[in-house]
Amino acid sequence: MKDEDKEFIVSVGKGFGTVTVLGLSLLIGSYLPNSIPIVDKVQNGYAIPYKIKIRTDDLDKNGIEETLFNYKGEDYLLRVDEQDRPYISTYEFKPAEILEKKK
Ligand SMILES: [Ca+2]
Repeated sequence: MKDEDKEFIVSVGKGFGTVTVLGLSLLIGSYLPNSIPIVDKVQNGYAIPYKIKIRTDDLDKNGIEETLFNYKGEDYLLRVDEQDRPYISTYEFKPAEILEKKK
């Protein structure tokens, strides 16, 4: 077999593999309602989507979960205002206070 033929077969194989992966990604992505696009470049000033994680935790231990937005390993509060518009804010913990029970 000529080298040109081998190169053609390899390039067809790579093309088929790429199309298959893209097709499967689109198919799987269409069934996952909260899928995050895997793109490296977005417009300047915007978060890279795949570096975002959303989880819940009961930070203040009152029995109700808060929604946390994690970007590049740092947690933020993901809250909504009075018009139900989302916004992100930083937070900090206040040191616990120890109160002595009165007898
Ligand atoms: Ca809570």
